[in-house]
Amino acid sequence: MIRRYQVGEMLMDTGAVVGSYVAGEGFLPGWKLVIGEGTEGVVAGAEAAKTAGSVEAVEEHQGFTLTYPLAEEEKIFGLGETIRGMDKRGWLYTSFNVDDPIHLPGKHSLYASHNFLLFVKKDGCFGLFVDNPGQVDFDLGYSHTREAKIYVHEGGADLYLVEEESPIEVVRAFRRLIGKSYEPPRWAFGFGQSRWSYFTADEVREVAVKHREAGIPLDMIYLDIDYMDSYKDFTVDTERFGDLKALVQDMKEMGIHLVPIIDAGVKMEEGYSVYEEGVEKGYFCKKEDGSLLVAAVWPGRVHFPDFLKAEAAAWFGDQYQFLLDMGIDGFWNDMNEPAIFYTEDHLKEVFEKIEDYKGKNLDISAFFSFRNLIGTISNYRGDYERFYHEVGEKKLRHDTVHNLYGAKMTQAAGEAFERMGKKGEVLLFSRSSYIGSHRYGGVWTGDNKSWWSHLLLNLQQLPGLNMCGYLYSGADIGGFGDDCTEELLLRWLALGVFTPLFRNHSALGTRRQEFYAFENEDAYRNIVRLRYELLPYLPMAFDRAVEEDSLLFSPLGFVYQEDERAWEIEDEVMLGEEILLAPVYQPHVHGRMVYLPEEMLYVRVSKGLKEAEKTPMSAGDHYVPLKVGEVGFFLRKGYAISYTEAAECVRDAKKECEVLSFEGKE
Ligand code: MIG
Repeated sequence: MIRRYQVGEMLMDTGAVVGSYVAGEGFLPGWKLVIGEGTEGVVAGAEAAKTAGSVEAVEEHQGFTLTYPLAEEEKIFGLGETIRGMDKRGWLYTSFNVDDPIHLPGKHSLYASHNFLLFVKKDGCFGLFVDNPGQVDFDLGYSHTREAKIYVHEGGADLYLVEEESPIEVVRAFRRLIGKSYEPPRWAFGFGQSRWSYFTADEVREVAVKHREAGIPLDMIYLDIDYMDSYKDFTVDTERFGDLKALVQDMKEMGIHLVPIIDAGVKMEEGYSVYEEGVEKGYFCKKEDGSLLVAAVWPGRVHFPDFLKAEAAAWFGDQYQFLLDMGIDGFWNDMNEPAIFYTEDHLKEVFEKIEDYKGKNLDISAFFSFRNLIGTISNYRGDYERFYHEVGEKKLRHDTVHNLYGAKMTQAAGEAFERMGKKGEVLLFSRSSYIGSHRYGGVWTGDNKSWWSHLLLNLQQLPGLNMCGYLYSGADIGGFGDDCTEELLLRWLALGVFTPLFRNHSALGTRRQEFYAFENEDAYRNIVRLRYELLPYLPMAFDRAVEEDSLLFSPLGFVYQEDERAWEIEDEVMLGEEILLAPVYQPHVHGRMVYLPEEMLYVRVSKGLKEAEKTPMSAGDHYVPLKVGEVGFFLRKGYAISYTEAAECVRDAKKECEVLSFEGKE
């Protein structure tokens, strides 16, 4: 059962919700509402109901808080793409999308805002979705260990209470509310190799040939920003890429899809048609005085398309045609928080301030503000407060609807593909997102690092993302920033082999991360081939999660509800109904401790599934051996999965399957 409670009036329809609900009576049971930032006007229960329903309750630039007492043992899941563990309790999370490549545990925000929480305690559970496109803070037992406090900074919000018998039923009801998750074409379940950047057509061909020669399957090669002419969206640098159409064709013949990046900002340049048309038709974001916002990203000065304005979104979506015409059928949308290196306006302010400091005696506070000055020019809050979106008749200040920008870019592309009759044929995923965009594309989790802790983070982010509808998701395997080691890459691949988006990506200036940058080619081949052996299973489990609005990856407690230990496990995850995953995420070890809630079959793969070592293991704690380069997983008792022979690409996958099953000891 889903009930909606309104607090004030939404600034705009975010598009997150498509399913049905009933109007809640009174106010959110058990929650206390406080209008305004301070403590004035505390209202609860019936009183809150009066306030909650009225439009006047939340005036412009006024926020409200919701508080809820937490039981001692209560756990909180959800929140989609965030840092820290699966149980979100004990930290302050801020929904305000940001391009921050340093995902340390001390951070509060990442690229996405997925405002769905799932509270679980001994005598019940419920879900809560806070639909508000601006900043929302979730203080989940951080300020006060026994209290959850949600602070909606501005505008009204629709609150959806999801009440069902079990956590998984809450998830399913919520997912029905937000609509079916995006399903990519089949080949997107293959392996993808990426790098910022492959700078020339020859480099791309080299990646393809090296994989084929080594017998390592490959379905995708990603093109980062350097395929473009001067970082202009929907252009190609023909000097370095020649005839892109021909390259796409050659790659297709090898069973490989090229997947170019698309950035949110459109370069300001005379003669560049996307820029000129956008200006002429009024499709870019404007400031209060009607002039266009001038920001800077890769190409230097850019304008931001107003993805929240219907005509502008449709127009931007149509631009993808340029690449589709070349045979391209996959995209990744980037920098759509939107990331801002600087704006003209703020740059001016900063230069003026620098002048102020000249010749002054810089005391402690002046010194620090001087030193930080340049650092603050990027993703500056004040910049998000000086441009607007045209939504129907309304002009909405960007910061109040900030979290929708990336989602609407994804939606613009997804809807364009639908108009073109290509639904289901185009791979699409985005860096920034807000619930709702899960119907149009997947997500990757942005600029992680080649750190062991980020391998664990990858695992821990999966269930939350799934709860919020993002099934086609994954991290940059091996880590994006910093230098990777062979050991880390192989361990990370042994988790990535099970995630729908299976992509090795790394940043400019870091150590190369393709398999041929390292020594153990056999291990790499073993892991990637296992992915292709599992092709009869993985996409099937994915489709089932889409159809049933269920989780592809779930915390153990969701499956073994009565098992208290299972609820505490933060470094294992259930995959589909059949499998338990417990990847190694530490260096220099030859295995790890694994908790099994029931008897399972340990499958240890070092050279194909057929030859895998299969060992039944009883419920309980085990030290489970797993060497670097091997992949291990646990098959549940009474379950079976199908597998096949590995092919070099998804297109060539064999139809004949074999079955791996485990009946248990009795
Ligand atoms: O500021 O296009 O997350 O995957 O390689 C960096 C270059 C911009 C960020 C993306 C990353 C991509 C990179 N981009």
